[in-house]
Amino acid sequence: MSVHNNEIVEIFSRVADLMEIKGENSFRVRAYREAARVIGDLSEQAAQMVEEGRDLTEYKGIGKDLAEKIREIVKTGHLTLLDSLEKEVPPSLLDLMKIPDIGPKKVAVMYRELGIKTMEDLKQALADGKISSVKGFGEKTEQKIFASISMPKKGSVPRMLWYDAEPSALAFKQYLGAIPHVDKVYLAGSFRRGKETVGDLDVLVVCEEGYEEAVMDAFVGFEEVHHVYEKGTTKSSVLLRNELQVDIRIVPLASYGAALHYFTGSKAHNLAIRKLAINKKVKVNEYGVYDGSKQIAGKTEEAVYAAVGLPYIEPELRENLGEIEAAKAGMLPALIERGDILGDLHMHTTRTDGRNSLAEMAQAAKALGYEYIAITEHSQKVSMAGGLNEKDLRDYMEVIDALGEEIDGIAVLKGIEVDILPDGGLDLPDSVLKELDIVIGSVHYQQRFPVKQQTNRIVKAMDNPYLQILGHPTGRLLNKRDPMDVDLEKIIAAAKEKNVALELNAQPDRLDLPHPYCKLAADTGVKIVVSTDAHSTENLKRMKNGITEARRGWLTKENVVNTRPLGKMLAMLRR
Ligand code: DGT
Ligand code: CA
Ligand code: CA
Ligand code: ZN
Repeated sequence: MSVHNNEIVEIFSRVADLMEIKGENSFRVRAYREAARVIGDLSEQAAQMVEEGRDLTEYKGIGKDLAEKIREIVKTGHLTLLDSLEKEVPPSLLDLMKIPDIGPKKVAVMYRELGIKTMEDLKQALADGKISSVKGFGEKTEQKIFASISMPKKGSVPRMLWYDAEPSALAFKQYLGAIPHVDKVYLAGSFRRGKETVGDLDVLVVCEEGYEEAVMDAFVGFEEVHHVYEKGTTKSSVLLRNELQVDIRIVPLASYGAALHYFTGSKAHNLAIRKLAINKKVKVNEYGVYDGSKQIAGKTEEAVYAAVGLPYIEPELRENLGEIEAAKAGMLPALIERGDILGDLHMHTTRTDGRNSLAEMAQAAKALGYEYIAITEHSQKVSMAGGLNEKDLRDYMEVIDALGEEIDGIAVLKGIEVDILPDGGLDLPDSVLKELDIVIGSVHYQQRFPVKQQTNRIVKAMDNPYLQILGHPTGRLLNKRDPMDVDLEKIIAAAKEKNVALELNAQPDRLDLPHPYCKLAADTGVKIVVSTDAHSTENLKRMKNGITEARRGWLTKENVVNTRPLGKMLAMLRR
């Protein structure tokens, strides 16, 4: 995979920080910061430009030397300069910079004069009262550092799963909506785009003129607010108790649509829209679309898009991954919706590691309005979860059949999530697999094979004629485990050839198949199954999260197998 602009930004920022700590020429430090900003704002990938042999110095702020550095990063994935800086300056000093009121200069002084390298060293020095004696610090600074040492610096909190952010986002929205004189509240940013994780929550509020300050007072007074980073009349920023950072902006009604568009992002989408506007000789910003000084749109998002000649684009698509070109061509997909789903094909019960019984799962699925479900326990190899061997599975198939007879209004299918073994074989014999309605194959062990071996293993598993669905294809666990090193393009091609469907696993920390590959699969003609992998009745509701990822992957109802009624669904899977 090629180097993304964000990685270049990250490397240059680190270089600037480390140089500053080292006390290098401030002119050089500034050059790296400026270059990081320029790369962050690019509407195209620097890696692409390098590949095409284009001259990066065409951008202001990128000189010959920096262009060469970018080329090095693109070609090698790292920067020798950074490697050597990291050897000279203890990297733990960068953690100290995350403390509010401590920048690189202060870190450098504390390091040089007191030998402070880590947070522990700093706490000790504070306890010993040594900080105030350092040149340029004083009592006040010491107190400030002491007060904020427990508070993460703005922007330094880890990204939160969308799923974990949702309850406080909704509670916050409700709280704001109930404040007197507030007319509208909207959750924008990556949260609205349905991104898997959010850096912070961006909230927009429209209120009656003259009440801005009162609204801001109420905002920072929310009981979940743990720390206020900044408070102004139109913009404030806080940290909630659950570590979610929130930016709030009060915007005028006449600019509401433009502000919603701008703060929904993504930044890459916004920059591309701005470019389009320039071609049309109009200007777009967070206040509206302007022809000269005249506002020609701004009240609604639809009007903003219309002013640049586009139909409305759904927030999930706004990543500048082709949506603007598709909109121009009238080729935007009719995105799948939660209501299109007629059944769930991946779930566990108390027979292995689920928390609810077979009957409870079936009743809960029925209550969701589903027409069918598949019970897909683990196979024997997954012993930690009490996976089933052939005999256990045959016994359970009888239990499932018996329940099917008993329960009306929902079909309960017999399935398995069979483990894909290291050599690409399956963990249960064909003789039992062929008697099942639904066979999902998943990798659970040896996820760190080199890319070729991992890819071959999975492609080989798809050679088994009974495997219908490849479960959680990358194995990623957001914020916890990287995806497997696997060539998804090859896997998608093989899935097409062998008529295997790919799962989009809806668990909020999986969302696996990731959205760019959903799009590739759909373009290739590979079908997707969106399923929850539920381990409880409550988990069945996570279908919603899978649908969001599906929408981010441009999927329509057509692309997804479990939008079909039972008979058609089964006919669509390989047999
Ligand atoms: P996050 O918070 O990292 O999950 O991602 P976002 O997309 O929510 O980013 P955030 O919170 O920094 O900013 C919210 C939106 O504001 C972003 O999606 C687009 C817009 N925005 C922020 N900075 C810029 C900028 O420098 N240029 C443009 N055109 N838009 C920006
Ligand atoms: Ca955000
Ligand atoms: Ca933000
Ligand atoms: Zn699994």
